[in-house]
Amino acid sequence: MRIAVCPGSFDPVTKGHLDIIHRASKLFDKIIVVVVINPDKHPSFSAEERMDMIRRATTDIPNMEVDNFSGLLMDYVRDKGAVAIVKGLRAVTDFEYEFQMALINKKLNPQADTLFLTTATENMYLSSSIVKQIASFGGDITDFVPGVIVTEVKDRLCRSI
Ligand code: COD
Repeated sequence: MRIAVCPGSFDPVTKGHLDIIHRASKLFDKIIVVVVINPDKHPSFSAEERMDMIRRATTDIPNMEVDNFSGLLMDYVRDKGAVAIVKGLRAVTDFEYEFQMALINKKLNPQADTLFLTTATENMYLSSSIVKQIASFGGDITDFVPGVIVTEVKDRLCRSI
């Protein structure tokens, strides 16, 4: 079975993330969407909340699991027997950092490759932080996050940042 890991902060999951997750699920037998916990970051949603939002937004994808992890991503990838990490690329600005990470990760675990999927044009500008900014000012986020989490994100973030 060919397994891929789709890592991210997903704070919260956006339609940009979902597009990458859907496309990755068609390329591999199984994908594991991993909420990576970074102890230096202060997320707006707990790991459990982020996992729950991802699960509710992906009920149509049969071959995926949702998990969380703190540590070196490549240790996780090795433990799960995954052959790839799938990431989304939005613009040239993503490239430098992602390229560096891909090279380091390959060094840490030569058995797995990083696969980049280019963003859909309608999601080029989309990020979790943009969503949080819009929601914090009471703006409409329905175009940017899955319908099942719109109210939860608005309620949490309205005037919180
Ligand atoms: N369109 C397409 N793709 C998108 C979009 C969009 N609109 N928005 C986000 N994405 C992609 C991102 O490019 C990324 O691939 C993924 O979706 C997740 O995005 P985010 O923003 O939720 O998550 P990030 O970028 O904060 O996550 C970074 C990781 C957690 C993956 C990274 O820090 C990591 O691997 N950490 C583990 C520590 C480690 O092993 N480090 C490497 C050795 S130094």
